[in-house]
Amino acid sequence: MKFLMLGNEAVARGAYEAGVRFASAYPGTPSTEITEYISSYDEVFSEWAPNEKVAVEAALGASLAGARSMSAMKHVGLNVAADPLFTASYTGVNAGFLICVADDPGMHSSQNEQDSRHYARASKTLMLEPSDSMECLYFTTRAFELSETFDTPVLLRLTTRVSHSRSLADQGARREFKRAYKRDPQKYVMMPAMAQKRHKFVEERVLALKAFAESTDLNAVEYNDKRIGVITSGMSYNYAKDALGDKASYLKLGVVYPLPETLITDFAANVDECYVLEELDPYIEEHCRALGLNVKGKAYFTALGEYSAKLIREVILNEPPEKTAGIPGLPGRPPVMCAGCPHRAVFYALKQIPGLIVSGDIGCYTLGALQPLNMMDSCVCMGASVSMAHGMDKTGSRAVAVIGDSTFIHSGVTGLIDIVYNKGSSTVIILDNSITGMTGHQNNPANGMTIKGEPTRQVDLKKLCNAVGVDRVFTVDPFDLKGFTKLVKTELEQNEPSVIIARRPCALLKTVSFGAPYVIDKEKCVKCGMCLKIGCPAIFKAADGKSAIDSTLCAGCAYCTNLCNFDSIIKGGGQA
Ligand SMILES: Cc1ncc(C[n+]2csc(CCOP(=O)(O)OP(=O)(O)O)c2C)c(N)n1
Repeated sequence: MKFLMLGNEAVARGAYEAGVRFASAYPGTPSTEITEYISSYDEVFSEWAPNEKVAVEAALGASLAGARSMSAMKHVGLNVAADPLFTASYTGVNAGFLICVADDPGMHSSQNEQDSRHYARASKTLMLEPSDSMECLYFTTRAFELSETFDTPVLLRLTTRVSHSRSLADQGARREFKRAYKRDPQKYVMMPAMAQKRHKFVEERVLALKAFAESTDLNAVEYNDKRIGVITSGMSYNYAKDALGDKASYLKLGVVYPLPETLITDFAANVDECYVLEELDPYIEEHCRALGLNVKGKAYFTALGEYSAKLIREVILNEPPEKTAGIPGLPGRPPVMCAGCPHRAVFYALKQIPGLIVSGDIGCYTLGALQPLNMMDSCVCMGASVSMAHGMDKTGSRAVAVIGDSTFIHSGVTGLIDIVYNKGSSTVIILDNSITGMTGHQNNPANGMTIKGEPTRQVDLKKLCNAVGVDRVFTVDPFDLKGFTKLVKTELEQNEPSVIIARRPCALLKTVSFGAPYVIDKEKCVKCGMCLKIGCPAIFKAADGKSAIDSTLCAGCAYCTNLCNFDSIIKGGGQA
């Protein structure tokens, strides 16, 4: 039966139907919902791991033990999990093992735009790329069989638009699957003598996969008008079909590694002009060029951002470009910390310390880099705030690191160990809002709840920092502006490392309720604009030049009352 499903939901359904028994992941947009949907199936053990490397290793362990298993992550997550991926390619699998990786062309919610297809080629593992929810489900079920047939981890590459759009998908029944564990050190203990033999296997497997790619139904040729040919995959196929319809012929690649050389060469020979339509890198294009084919790719289509049917019509059909950017009449909505967000208070306090360098990290708190707070100097990748602050500290610049609770567990704690072990004296501020906020409220080891919302043993951040050798660990409420600022200043003066745990729950958690919204007493407001300096979306400058508070947005947190020297911000009478 057909259901309208999100791409990520369809991947989860496909995995469920394939009899998956183990799923481990770390959240990351646009991949997060895959594991969230999987967690709704009781037959599957699902978990949030502390990071992607752990998730992939856990899933590989389950595969070796005989359970079909999987992991899902965003593109940069695969950088973290690259170490196990490359050697899992050598060990191969026992039961089917799937790694879903979701790229983010256009960087809707990412710090870079990397193209994960290179990972398949570099690790020599099969990579499939669906273009809609139907294929998300079907390709996922196939991925497990192929993983077992070819003894390889399988990568399923998604992009934001495939993961996050809805289309029809055929649901079927679950088929249970179990293999016995078979001890095989020659295959699973990757030390040089064994790995050398497995490398030979990997090279042979690439040849077998190439032969498979030539004949599989996952790749499809569609001949229409042969004057224009399009080689494409994933969401770009939908854009091309929308733009060109039957004015073009298509080679739609469902297998993006290894690429089917004969299929590609034959297709190119059968059309007059051959375009390669692929977002991000010229991955397929370069392969075509290596085959000696004269295809049209990045010379016509950008390597930046997302494509669209409009773009394809403009380039291939010479349609005039549309003049308007975005949807006319819609106001811009720059990202902003929510009303009541505890992170705002941390950055406002840091702003009171002149000349301070803030080594930033990835999470909701990265918004502290934007106006009016403008209090972040760097942000590179998860965990980098701590290690980069150490590098700054050791070379003569005093910096604080700011890092969220989930990010600290993911990869910040290793940086802290670096600081302690190498006699650093950095101050690390952990913004503990009791949730993984940025990706939509996932539980994590520091909030003591599992993916299913069940209580579990909570990582005690203070004890963890003490255990790695930090003696000066403080847990404080960032809403105490004076106390918090004073503590940061004191810790900056110390010649030893310190950790300040700024603890206050995310304002969007169900458990958080502040009470009635605040209002401005217009009689008392002197238009000084101090309350506007924290960038709260509820506070704005009214037509009379005085401040005003939007009662529909105000969370009632009262942080702004810290800033008003004229007592003009007062509690309103309404209900929050
Ligand atoms: C390697 C990697 N994995 C996942 C992500 C996606 N991601 C960005 S920030 C973040 C965690 C944010 O949680 P936390 O540190 O608790 O901060 P909060 O957003 O709650 O303020 C995640 C999962 C990423 N950017 N990089």
